[in-house]
Amino acid sequence: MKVLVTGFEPFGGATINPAWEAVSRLPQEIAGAEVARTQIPVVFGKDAAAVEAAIDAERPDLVLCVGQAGGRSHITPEFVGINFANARIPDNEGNQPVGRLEPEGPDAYFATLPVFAMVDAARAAGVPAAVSYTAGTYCCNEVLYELMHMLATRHPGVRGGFVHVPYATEQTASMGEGTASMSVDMMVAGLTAMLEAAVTGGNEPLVAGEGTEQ
Ligand code: PCA
Repeated sequence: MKVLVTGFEPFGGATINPAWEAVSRLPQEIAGAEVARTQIPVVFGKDAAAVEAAIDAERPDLVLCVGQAGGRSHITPEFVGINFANARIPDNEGNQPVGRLEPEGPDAYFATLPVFAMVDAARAAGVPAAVSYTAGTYCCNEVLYELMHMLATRHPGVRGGFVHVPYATEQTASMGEGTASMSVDMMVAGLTAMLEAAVTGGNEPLVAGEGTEQ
């Protein structure tokens, strides 16, 4: 069993992206599964292409993409990716698209990871976690949607999903009082627990657990 975990590069003027900081510190092996990891650009089109290049190179059984959702307090597995982009800020190459991602694709894909069991596992490890029902309309949603599209159309049998992490605490040092954040160490603990649940769990995101109650 092999899992591929991706983390985004910094964007929007930030010097770090906590997603990559946490992904790069994950253990080499989780629940007996080998962990491969790769950093991906915050550039529409190139981000999903980098995910697919890593899938072709690593041949994983499961893919988890990780991004930052600044302002959230919890680690949040995403339930659904939608076939639409509406970039609030330019990406790292100045693109700011609005419109469908795949003209012929379905409107949305659900993740094929057990998102509720992942939330339960993170909470049991003492990490604030909740299922999210929107990955936004920027590169993270694009990567989730395109990941599920490529798995459905070109990589049958591979499971996939996406997790958003909060700001790292050091990123918020000069932000307003009350800005939510989490230590990268806690993100590593949460992602590890979530990957354990995903590796040992089934394909089905729709099995409710404690994480159902938000
Ligand atoms: N977060 C952005 C893109 C890259 C990242 O880490 C998002 O939520 O779309």
